[in-house]
Amino acid sequence: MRLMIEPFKKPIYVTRPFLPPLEEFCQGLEEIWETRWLTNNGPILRRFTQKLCDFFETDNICLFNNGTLALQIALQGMGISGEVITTPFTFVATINALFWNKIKPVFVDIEPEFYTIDPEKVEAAITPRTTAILAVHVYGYPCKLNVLANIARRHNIKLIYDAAHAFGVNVGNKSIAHCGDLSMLSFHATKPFHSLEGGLLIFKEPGLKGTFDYLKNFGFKNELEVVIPGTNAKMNEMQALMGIKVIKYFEEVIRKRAVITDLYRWRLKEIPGIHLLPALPSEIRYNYAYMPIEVDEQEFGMSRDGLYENLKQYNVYARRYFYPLICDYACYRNISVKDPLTVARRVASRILTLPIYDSLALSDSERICEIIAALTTRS
Ligand code: T4K
Repeated sequence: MRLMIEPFKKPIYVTRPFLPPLEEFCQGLEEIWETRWLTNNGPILRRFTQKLCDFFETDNICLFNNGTLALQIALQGMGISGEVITTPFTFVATINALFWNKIKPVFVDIEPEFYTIDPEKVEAAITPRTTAILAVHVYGYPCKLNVLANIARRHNIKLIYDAAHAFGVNVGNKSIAHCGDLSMLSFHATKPFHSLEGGLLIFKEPGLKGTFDYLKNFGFKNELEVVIPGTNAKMNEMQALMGIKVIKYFEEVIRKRAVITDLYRWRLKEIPGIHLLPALPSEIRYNYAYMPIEVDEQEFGMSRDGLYENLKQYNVYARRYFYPLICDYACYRNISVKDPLTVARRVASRILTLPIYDSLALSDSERICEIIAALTTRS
């Protein structure tokens, strides 16, 4: 194939983790070498926990070694059972956390604007077996917070947010993680804020903290007592150290991502068949976690998959987050889905998330836009 624009010399991935200056991380390592305390509620983890309490202005938090186990333990600790209404347009971990708790996911459609769960569909799907709504702030875009809160209150069910993508997203001047009964945030390396891997729960009910602490540490109360059959989901000192070092740079990371996003949006809006999400309401402070576009095959002259494959020829590795829908994975296909999922199916077939990370040069994002523009057969 003849390429119209020079391919990138090195691969451009959908994301790259932010790394703090090596000397700063090494300073922290020296402390670990000195104390030989590597895990099990060490001093650095305790400091990281305090930093997060300050950041979120609450003591109702609990840290984990990853977001998946955090969510799994949240569901278990809150006693969620039966049916949970959720979205099929998410990362598989959302639904795996239900599966591990023997909870039946009830998939309902998403809204076309920001791809979050459609509250009307949620309400219509509630049955006497429903114990909770598990909504996802997908790409960090806020769900319909007030409407969902009203539904949960009226039906006396829990409202749980998978806020894996939403660290740094504020509503007014408050973190979105305060919405609902509980939110889970992921600190995985691919997120704008990370601790190598990690997960955080933020919750309303203070009594849950003790339960979560037991569940993530085998259920140990002391050397002689195990109060609950827990698992091992503790964050270790290296993770906590990375978290402490990265959080210092978080605002800078967000600012850089914002500039890249602006450039993408400005360049891509000109290209026929490339659809961008609408601007967020002014009271939302976004974290620019992802750069999703929808590809309209008719208008663009090439399918989403065609664009995805063609970009690879240029060494650009965009991703189809979140395709396929979770209910279409082989391991979940046996779950009956009543909702036709019209919007979710359309979005999953058109979505593509473009590379975005703080160290992506503006000239590189500009070139990615040029490549996309050159690939359309309709311009
Ligand atoms: N809920 C939702 C809605 C989620 O999106 C996630 C995770 C979870 C729950 C669970 O949270 P965690 O248990 O993960 O804390 C990635 C991430 O592994 C996953 O955390 C994330 N969502 C999901 C959306 O994306 P993959 O399999 O696509 O990642 P991978 O390894 O292909 O990485 C993507 C690109 O990032 C690579 O092509 C290159 C770059 N990369 C990646 C890593 C790990 C690096 O440059 N360096 C790295 O260290 O799942």
